[in-house]
Amino acid sequence: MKKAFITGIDGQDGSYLAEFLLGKGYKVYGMVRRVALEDPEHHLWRIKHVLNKITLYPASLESYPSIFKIVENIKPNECYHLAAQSFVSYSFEDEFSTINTNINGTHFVLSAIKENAPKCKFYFAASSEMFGMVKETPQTEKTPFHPRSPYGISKVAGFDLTRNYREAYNIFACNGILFNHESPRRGFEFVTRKITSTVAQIKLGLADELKLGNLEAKRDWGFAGDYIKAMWLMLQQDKADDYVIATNETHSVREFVELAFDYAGLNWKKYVKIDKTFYRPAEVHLLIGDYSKARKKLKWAPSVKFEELVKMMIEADMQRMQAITKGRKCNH
Ligand code: G4F
Repeated sequence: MKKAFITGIDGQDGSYLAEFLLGKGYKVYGMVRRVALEDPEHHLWRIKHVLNKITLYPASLESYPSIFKIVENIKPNECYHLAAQSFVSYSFEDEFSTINTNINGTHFVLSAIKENAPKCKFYFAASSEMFGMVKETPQTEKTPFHPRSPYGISKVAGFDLTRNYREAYNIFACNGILFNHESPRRGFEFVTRKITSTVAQIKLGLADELKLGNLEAKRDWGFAGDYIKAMWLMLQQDKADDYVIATNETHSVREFVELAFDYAGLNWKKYVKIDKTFYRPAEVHLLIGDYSKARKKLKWAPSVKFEELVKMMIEADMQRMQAITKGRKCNH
């Protein structure tokens, strides 16, 4: 039985990936922060339904010994390194911890693999945020990087570390340059989920406004459930390589807002307020990915279109909010 080790297994991507790998017959191991094991209700809600099928280890991206011991113990066949401080906005508030955690964390995982399981195939969650001030449109694997945030800078370093371990130590190490990917499991701080969860609250009379920053930013938004399949496919190839994973479509935050309010039968102009505190010191204005290489080599393509994604997220948040309000009424 193949053994897969996932860092960040309790996040959006980690949860979909864990389900997917269990379905393929893998033995799945995950690394989470100790606080998550102490308070599973809040931290492990995305993987609640598979907790009895996976093995979790507490560790920290800031501690090499903690990661070393896990890899030494499991000796995985595949490692998916997804854990990171992944909220771009927060990376401006605490540049130092984002840069330290993200770069050192990746370095620690790579080094632990080199020392304990050099045949293990390694996937690094790189990001379209690395393109930043884009040098060409659409962006491909050959587009030069120009990151615009401490988070983007940390991902460029992680990308380079991954490539260097491939070239210097012959580790099967791949970079997935994933463009924005969303789902009903997305964290509430990211713009898509902030929009869909607030629209659901407005619809049920639990909120009366939605405060947002830059509505003109454009992103290539796909469905997380599709993107984790690409991660796995990368590690099934004969040769390690780097791939752009995207939809090749771009939409503005404004379009997302309009569609989300439309699905709920509401006029967005009545509720959306622009709040400058949500603007970033340096914005990434336009992202759109050309995934031709993944289509050709991995035979991968996205299955969920932008409109379906917005609908899926709105419907899930409406159901969730309705269940919460019903529960509240029952409790009283
Ligand atoms: O949803 P976001 O916070 O995602 P962002 O910054 O594009 O980063 C996401 O995608 C990256 C891949 O490109 C990942 F690497 C990263 O980890 C993360 O998953 O913001 C999207 C856009 C930005 O342009 C932001 O300025 O939405 C704009 N925005 C406008 N108002 C807002 C808001 N973003 C947030 N989070 N909150 C707002 O109120």
